[in-house]
Amino acid sequence: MISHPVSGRLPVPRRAATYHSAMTRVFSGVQPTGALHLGNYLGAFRQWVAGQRESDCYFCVVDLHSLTVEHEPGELAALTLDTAACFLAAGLEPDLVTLFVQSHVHEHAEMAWLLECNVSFGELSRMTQFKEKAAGRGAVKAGLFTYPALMAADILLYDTDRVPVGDDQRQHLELTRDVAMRFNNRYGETFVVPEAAVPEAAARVMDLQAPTQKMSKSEGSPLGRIDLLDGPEEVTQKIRRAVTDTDGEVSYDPDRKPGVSNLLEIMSAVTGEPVAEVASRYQQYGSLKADLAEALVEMLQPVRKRYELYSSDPGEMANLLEQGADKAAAVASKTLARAKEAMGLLGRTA
Ligand code: ATP
Ligand code: LTN
Repeated sequence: MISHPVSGRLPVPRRAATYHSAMTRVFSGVQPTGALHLGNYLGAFRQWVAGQRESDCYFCVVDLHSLTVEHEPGELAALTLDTAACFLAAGLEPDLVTLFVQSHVHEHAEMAWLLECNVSFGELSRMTQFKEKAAGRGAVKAGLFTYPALMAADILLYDTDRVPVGDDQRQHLELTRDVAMRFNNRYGETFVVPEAAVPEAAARVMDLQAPTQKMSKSEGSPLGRIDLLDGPEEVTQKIRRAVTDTDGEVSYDPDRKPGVSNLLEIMSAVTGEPVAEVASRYQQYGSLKADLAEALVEMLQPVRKRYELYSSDPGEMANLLEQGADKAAAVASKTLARAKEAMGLLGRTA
């Protein structure tokens, strides 16, 4: 065996940090845990759609992640297809992006194990999403704890440059970067170190009924969440009933006035106006709510239309996801092989 002349260890191959074409590589994912909502749309989907022409995009329904909390086996497959249909409904074009299902590409689970062996118990213990989701649960699944390693695997497998996500995912992205850099230092250049892309406005849309908590698919009341597929009446009702406060003054102050500030921020994200300007246009909650409901109905109308189109043909959707998985696997298998070799695992000869 040839060992390193100084350290006595085997030589580690050094590689350049570019593994794909000049186009920026984008990766992001959503769990099939329920109906998609306005937070997913403003925090994630809108950025995905905006970048789909100039970047090489991989978008994934991360079904393995959804197993980390209690789920209904009889509903998961349909929910997975439905989540993919919502990607297209949000405006992604099937000819421009690669859409696939995480469990169709086995490299994700395998890479997750390699990364679990490069992340510490202490780091995982500090993740706020873990602490929040574990709180109050009797039996916390080990997968909920190691979730960030699987997420890092998703991202690093595709030599990703940019990860468009909502604000709640910043900490996971930081961990992904740390793990990638640590791995590269220890085993030689293997991974591209990705960056988070978080939108300026509405990076964290809050629950309309409990505005100190984020709007979520799996937590909170249905009234606190605007679903992507809500019709005009539901949208108007939910905005009208959104919690504000009793002082009646329209101003942006998330700490003192979380309810109104949330509405102002949503309005700012929808219209593209700075939040201070939106706030200065209104004297009363009623008129702000009426205009916001109207703006949301208009924004969501084409989404509902496209959803009808794509969800009417689950066979076609399944075909698209098959093709996506083939394309994704071709990239993922190369990165996984690189990581295994770098860690010193014995390769197969045939
Ligand atoms: P769950 O309730 O099951 O945890 P979720 O609603 O938080 O689900 P995810 O599938 O975890 O949704 O997230 C998908 C994407 O949507 C991520 O990029 C996430 O940052 C973003 N996102 C989720 N909720 C919000 C929100 N309230 N505001 C802005 N972005 C959000
Ligand atoms: N943890 C993310 C979902 C997710 C993800 C990813 C997002 C899993 N893997 C990779 C971006 C990139 C969440 O939103 N809860």
